[in-house]
Amino acid sequence: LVAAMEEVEETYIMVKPDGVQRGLVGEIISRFEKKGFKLTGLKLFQCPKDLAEEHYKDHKGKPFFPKLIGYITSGPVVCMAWEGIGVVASARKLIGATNPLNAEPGTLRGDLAVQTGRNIVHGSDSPENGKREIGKI
Ligand code: RTP
Ligand code: MG
Repeated sequence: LVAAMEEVEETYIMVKPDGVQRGLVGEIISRFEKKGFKLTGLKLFQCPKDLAEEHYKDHKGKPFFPKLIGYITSGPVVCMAWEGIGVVASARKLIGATNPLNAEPGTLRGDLAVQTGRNIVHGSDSPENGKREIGKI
């Protein structure tokens, strides 16, 4: 278990449209840089509806799914690949809880967001999904 946590991994981080519109890209990148992770890819991207649906396919059928797809496709996103030891779980910690009102101060969502439906940034939830999500972009 300890060995697994010390493996070099890659994760997909995406600044969502509200994060881009609010000018938070630099701050979000800066948190990951300061932590010590390595930026290995970056692209400004208008996500088409079919790719947004594929990205969030685990949530298909849930009541918030149509709103989520509308949100993610509402403007450009910043797609990034980040590399480092334990980066998948660590990035999720730096991002904070899904509902920003439950996210701890010091996390991106805890400091910079209020609504679940406007929670500024995505991070992969497993190394497998990290690889899969990076591969689509
Ligand atoms: P993400 O995938 O975007 O990094 O967020 P997450 O893992 O923290 O949360 P997840 O459960 O995967 O949900 C994906 C995104 O869907 C929106 N959502 N809305 N009840 C709701 O209205 C609701 N629940 C989830 C959020 O934008 C969430 O980040
Ligand atoms: Mg998720």
